[in-house]
Amino acid sequence: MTDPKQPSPTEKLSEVERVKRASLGLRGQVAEQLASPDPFDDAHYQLLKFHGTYQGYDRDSATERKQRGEDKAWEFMIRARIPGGKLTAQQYLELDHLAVRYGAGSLRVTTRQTIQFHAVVKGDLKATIAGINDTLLTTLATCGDVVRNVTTSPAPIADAKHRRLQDDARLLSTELLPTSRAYHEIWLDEEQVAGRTEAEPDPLYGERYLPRKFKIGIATPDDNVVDVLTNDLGIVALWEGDTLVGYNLALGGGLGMTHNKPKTYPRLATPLVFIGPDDLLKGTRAVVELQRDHGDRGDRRHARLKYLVDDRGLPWIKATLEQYFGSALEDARPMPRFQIKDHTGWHEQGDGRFYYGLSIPSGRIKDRDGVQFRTALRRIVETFAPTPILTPTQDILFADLPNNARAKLEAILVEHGVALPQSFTQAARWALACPALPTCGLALNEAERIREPLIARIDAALATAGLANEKLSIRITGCPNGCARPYAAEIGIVGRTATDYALFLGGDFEGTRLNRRIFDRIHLDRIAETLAPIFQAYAEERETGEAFGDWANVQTDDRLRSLTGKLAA
Ligand code: SRM
Ligand code: SF4
Repeated sequence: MTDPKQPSPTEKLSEVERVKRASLGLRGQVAEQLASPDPFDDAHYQLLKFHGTYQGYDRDSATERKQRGEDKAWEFMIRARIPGGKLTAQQYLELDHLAVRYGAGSLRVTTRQTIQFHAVVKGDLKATIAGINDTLLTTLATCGDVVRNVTTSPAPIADAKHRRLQDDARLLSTELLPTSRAYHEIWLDEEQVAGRTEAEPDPLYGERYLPRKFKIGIATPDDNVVDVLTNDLGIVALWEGDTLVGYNLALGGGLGMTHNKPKTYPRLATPLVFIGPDDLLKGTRAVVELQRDHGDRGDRRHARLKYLVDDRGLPWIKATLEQYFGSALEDARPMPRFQIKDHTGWHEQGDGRFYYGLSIPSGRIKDRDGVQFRTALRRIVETFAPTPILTPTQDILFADLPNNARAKLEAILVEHGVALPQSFTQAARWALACPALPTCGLALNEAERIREPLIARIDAALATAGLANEKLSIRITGCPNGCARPYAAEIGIVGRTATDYALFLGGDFEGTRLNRRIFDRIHLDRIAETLAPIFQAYAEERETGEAFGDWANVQTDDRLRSLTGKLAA
């Protein structure tokens, strides 16, 4: 019988597939090229991702440097693996220390509950990755064609449900790591096997790993803060009281697309099958194996599970999944309507202790512009030794606090100029933005750096329409890849050109419906004024309790455009 992890002689393969196979279990020449002062070559740029780092350059200075005849300012982004976003106080302090030493004093909370370091120079790459490992975290498989960091509800409620969600995220994240020791040899000085000609066997990933990145999120219907349906595999845990009934597996979520390429598109995962409480790892493996063996390895733009699901259809996917699982699978069970919980501010954990959720605009923890964000967070962790938990909304929760921590903790924030959650408008509190320029090599336009002024202008437009402090989700990205999940928001603002953004409307706050492109190109300076008459009409026409996204969803594209005086996208 042929091994499905091996390519068939007729299979068309992308260049990255060749790089993976030739890498001897992700080794390639990473160690040799690391020792050279030159940047990594293209093949190793790809391999490095599996080790958790991206080689890029400072895009702000690139043009000037070129004019001066200088090379780009090469630098690295490093991403840690933090299942469910949960750290210990000691780990947080050590990550903070590494950020100061190697990462320009910045920690960036991501939309998948991890920390990214930016601006690490090549000479510090190994020390930073080793330092992250010293904290008992890893960067292995945080990028690349593997199962990524597993996300889940961050709420540290002391009950069976929340403990189980965290345990499940850790279980899947750990069990689905690649088995190659390359990472340990290159970054942690583990002794190498002399004269190695074959990679160590990896029963899940083989030599070729997966066709593309693979994302898993775990939610419960009463807290979908992870946007579970945007994952390749969205797992919804179903409970009756304190008893876990089982899990619905939703397949084929993913948001990346390319402007003007309709064959690429965002998709929400389809709830397909139900598995029992003891089958989580087995069921998850079956889905990963299905994508491993049948995903498109010829065209990376068509390689995510979502395209396989649409190309083959749900009956084929279910029947094939049953083969990997080894028995018939029950259809997904009905689920209640999803909700999203606001974890900012003070909350009781249920064990006499409290957690405090702090909004971090764009997840950027850094001292700048008179706000000593990083220093304040460090002081809080040093003072109270809480359990820090990163959220999929780029925020942080400090758990396990005594009630008497309140005044002192808030005083530390105020003293360092950090805004308390209650000072944010709802729009600002829920807004997400990806890093985009200057660190992201794919950015067409700004996101993180324009988030605050843009949200302020949108807030002003809301206020003019009588909607001050309306709760709605706004997500901004510098390109259509969708890193801040803009297509699952009520308002998605997506980098289109160096000056313009596409505007998407009509998603829902709970992340169960995609929005749609209403305007293809709007100048940054005109986004708020474009939204203003739409807000006005919503304020006049909405039914009691009707959310902005739900109202926009039932308007036609032409109606929404004509409100702004524009008749075309
Ligand atoms: Fe992402 C690529 C940042 C969550 C879809 N993403 C990138 C890269 C690595 C750019 C690159 O490939 O050169 C970005 C690094 C920028 C920088 O300067 O740091 C990047 N993605 C991020 C983060 C940091 C955004 C954030 O604001 O936090 C998130 C890190 C998550 C993590 O900790 O692992 C991040 N990316 C997402 C999400 C949201 C999610 O998973 O919940 C998505 C949409 C869901 C999805 O996967 O479809 C997402 N990122 C992409 C894509 C499009 C994938 C596709 O199928 O087409 C790319 C580009 C690619 O893979 O080719 C991408
Ligand atoms: Fe970069 Fe685009 Fe992702 Fe933003 S959405 S981080 S610009 S890849």
